[in-house]
Amino acid sequence: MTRTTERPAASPAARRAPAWAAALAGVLAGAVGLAVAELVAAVIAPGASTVFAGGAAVIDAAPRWLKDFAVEWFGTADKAVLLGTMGVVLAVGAAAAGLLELRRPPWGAVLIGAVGIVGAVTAVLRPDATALWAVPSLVGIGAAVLVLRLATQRLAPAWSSGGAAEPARRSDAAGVPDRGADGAGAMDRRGFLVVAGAAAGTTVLALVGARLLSAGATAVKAARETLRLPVPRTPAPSVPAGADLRIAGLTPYVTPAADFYRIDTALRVPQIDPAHWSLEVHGLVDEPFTLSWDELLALPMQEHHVTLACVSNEVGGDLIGNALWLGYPIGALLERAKPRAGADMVLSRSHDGFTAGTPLEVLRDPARTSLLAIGMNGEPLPVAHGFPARLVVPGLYGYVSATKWVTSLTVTTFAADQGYWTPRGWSARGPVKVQSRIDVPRGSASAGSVTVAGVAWAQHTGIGKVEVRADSGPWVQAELADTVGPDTWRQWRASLPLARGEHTLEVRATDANGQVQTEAEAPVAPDGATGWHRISVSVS
Ligand SMILES: Nc1nc2c(c(=O)[nH]1)N[C@H]1C(S)=C(S)[C@@H](COP(=O)(O)O)O[C@H]1N2
Ligand SMILES: [Mo]
Repeated sequence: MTRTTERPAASPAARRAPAWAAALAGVLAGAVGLAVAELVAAVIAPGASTVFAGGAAVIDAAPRWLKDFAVEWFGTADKAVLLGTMGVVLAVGAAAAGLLELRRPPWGAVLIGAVGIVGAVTAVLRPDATALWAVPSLVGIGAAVLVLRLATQRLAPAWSSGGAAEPARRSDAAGVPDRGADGAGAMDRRGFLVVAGAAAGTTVLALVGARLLSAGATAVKAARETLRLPVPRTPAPSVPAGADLRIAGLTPYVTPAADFYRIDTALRVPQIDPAHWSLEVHGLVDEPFTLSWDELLALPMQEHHVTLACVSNEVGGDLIGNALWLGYPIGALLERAKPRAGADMVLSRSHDGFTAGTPLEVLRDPARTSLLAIGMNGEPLPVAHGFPARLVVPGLYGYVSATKWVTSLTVTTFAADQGYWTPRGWSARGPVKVQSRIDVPRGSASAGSVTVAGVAWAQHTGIGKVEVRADSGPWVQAELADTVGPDTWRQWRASLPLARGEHTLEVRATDANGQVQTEAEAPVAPDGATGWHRISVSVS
């Protein structure tokens, strides 16, 4: 047996990596970088894609004559030509980076990093961008440089830069052939092919993933933007001027959609094209039916202000908001399906599987405007708030009523079915509890007559009275702002004489039926927090 564990000495031909291999390493590194950036962008913000933002910036920056030329020569294919041109330029640059990295490391990596940073800055400078938009390009740089270095190290192991100990460690760990006596290693063909293959595979997977994740989002965004909401048959009464006390720091009466709290179990917001949306109404009913988007839009719509609250809202918390909803009464949909005797619950289900169990009598109550809503504050529902359709029920916490991205209503019983949160330790029924919150002052105030203000709510019953007190002194009745009705919160304000020093302020509300908000503290689970909101204020 003459075999040894020694590798045969590298032939001179094997020592020099061909230029095409280095160029290929560069192109693959660039491809991985862009594809990974695309994938990250698809998850955090489709517009933040290095290619998309870069292309948009090129279009914005292109001189008039170039634009005219492009449109004249390429017509509606101008975007494709732009992307193709960008692709060629980037590929040539990436090939150059590969050659550079082989001959003059780390300058190839530096070139790729520089292009990536230009991409990141370009993305952040887009009109609708946030700082987050830099992330796809930065992650892309990381992926590209990793591939570039792994690949070129296999083309010229001896050249691989880094700490003195690093190449040796790599030899052990990654099977890179040992360096020859002259310090030049043989090209590791197999290793290079493995890296190249992995890079190509990663590129394809990342691009497919990005497409799956963002194609829907782009289409849905476009569908939402082009949607024209129907004019309500029953418009909401206009908000009285006195509903907003206009005190600095006091929560506005109507919450802008952008500031509205968001709670859901969706890791990624469901993207539903209204054209493919429908609502199935079935279960214990005589006449089940399916409502299409066009059928829904043709129904007479109502507008109604409702304050939505989360059962997880702590005393003094901000998981609550008030909006103008546009929709069709859920009760009317249920009547059409003709619920059978014995049914007492409607299990609403969302596109992503969330469910809520709502008492049937609440939804059928003609005196309560429960809506299958498509509009919020005059706009189509924001995607994160349930586009294209959600439920809004006055007087119940969101977890038992306010299903977003709703796709079915099943008439059933509390005995037979339960909503998503019920087996997870939350009550099957979730009527909103009377609560109040101090918004002003925040932390400090100046001595004298101090304005104390906030909001109070007892949806569907209404607020009858709000009282505040300082340092457990006598209760002072607050002035109540106007409201459109009992289904929303109400602002309130009072003036308390406060001397210099630390003070404790407390608030308690009484609902329109005379029920006083309890001082007894209860945690949010299983059916909503109780207790008085109490704040400290230092008066100087
Ligand atoms: N599909 C779906 N709908 C949902 C939820 C959810 O997790 N998934 N959470 C509910 C809860 S707990 C609340 S408080 C409200 C919050 O609605 P918002 O995010 O529009 O404020 O949505 C409800 N609807
Ligand atoms: Mo909630």
